[in-house]
This record gives sequence, structure tokens and C-alpha cells, in this order.
Amino acid sequence: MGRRKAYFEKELLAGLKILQDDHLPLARMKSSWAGALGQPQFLPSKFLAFAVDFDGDGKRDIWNSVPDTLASIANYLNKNGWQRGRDWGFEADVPASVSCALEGPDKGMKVSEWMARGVKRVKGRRFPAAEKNRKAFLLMPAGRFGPAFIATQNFYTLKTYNESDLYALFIGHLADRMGRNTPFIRNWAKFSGFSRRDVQKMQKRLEAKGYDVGGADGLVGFKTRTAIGKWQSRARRKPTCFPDTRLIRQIH
Ligand SMILES: [Ca+2]
Repeated sequence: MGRRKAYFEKELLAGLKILQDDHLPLARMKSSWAGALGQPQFLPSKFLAFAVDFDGDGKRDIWNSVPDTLASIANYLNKNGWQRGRDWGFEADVPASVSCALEGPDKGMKVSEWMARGVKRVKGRRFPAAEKNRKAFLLMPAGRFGPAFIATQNFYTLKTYNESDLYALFIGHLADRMGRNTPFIRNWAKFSGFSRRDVQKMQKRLEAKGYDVGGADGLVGFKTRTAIGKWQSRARRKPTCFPDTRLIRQIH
């Protein structure tokens, strides 16, 4: 009955298949309201594709078994392109000469090419030698108002788990903090004075001018950020690639 009937009908059938094949009692098949199951929060189709029995008891128990849960998440990331031994990304200093509009998974360059443009890691850290010839991507979740990153393919593998840049960044950073305990160097600016609806209106105005904002949903994803940056460059303003109250008024 929901608005995403085709999508969730497939998930309902996958859910019934789990009950049929995996000997899991219905009472224990708990999910979020949207159907995300167990500790990894897999939708039923993802459970069928990626959940594994790692403790060897013959059941894929992502509700109670820690080995099954962790191995299922690892299997998901592995099958979605995780490259072993590679970082998700690095906090970077991005000079003003490198536009924030170069952000995004569709604009990758070799790390050595980013370096040639003046991008450096923060605090004089070095990129691992193996990264120099590999493709990497500029990531600026808050445009010029927060930390910037050079992200690897592994960042986008994390995003297959959840589309939010900030989600993937949080997961990658949390893992780094467990190992190395180094917070980000740059701070995030605090924003106020505009709502999701204001952003949505601004996105519609940008769409009307021919910019791709990735759908006017009121969320500031990389397509909206780069569209803002391009608009600012064409209007001969310094690109910030993030909305603020003044900019929302100016884009009309
Ligand atoms: Ca098991």
C-alpha cells in the first residue's frame, strides 16, 4: 500500500523466503519499521545476498551472533568493492586554487595529480606511497565550511551501505579513531537560519537554471554542493559549495 510498492513488494517476498529457508522463527525476525533486519540492518534482499553463518551453527543469525553479524557486514563490504589494506580517505588541505566544485565520485584523479594541484594531507602527513598512482576523489561534505578529504574507492563502498556522505565519513573516521585516535584537524562551521525546505526551494531554482542538484530533496549532497560551486563561479563569487542564508536568497 505504500508509495514505494514495487521496491517493498520485492523485499516482502525476500522476507518470506528467509522464513522458508533459514529456519528462523517469525517471532525472532525483528526489524526496524522500514524492514532493516538485525544488527547490520540489512533489508531482506541484502540478507539473502550477503548474510553468512560464521560461527558454524548452520544459521545466519544477524540478531544474536556477533561472529555472524560482523562477518556478514564484512562480506557485504567485500562484495561491494572493498579494497583490502586501503584507507577510506585522508583529511586534506585544499588550496583555494582547487575549486570545491571538483568534488564527487565522477571527478576522480590520481592522488599524484591532486598533489600537483597543491592538495596536501593535513599536518604534513604523507599519502601512502601506494596511493600516488591510484584514483581518488575530493570530498567536502560542508563545502568550504568544514574539513576536506581525499577519498578512495573504499569510501564509496561504505556509501553502498548508506548513501549519506556523513554516514560513510562517520564510519571511516570511527574506525580510524579506534586505531589511531586522531580527530579531524579542521572544524565544522555551525549553520542556522535555513530549513530543509529552503534548501529544496533553492535546489528547484538551480534546476530551473539547468544545474543537476541530484534531485530537489532538501538534502545537501555532493551534486547540490557542486551545483552551488558552479553557480558561484559563474556569478564571479568565491565558490563555497554549501548553502548559507545569504546565498539561498541570492540564487533566485
Ligand atoms: Ca551462525
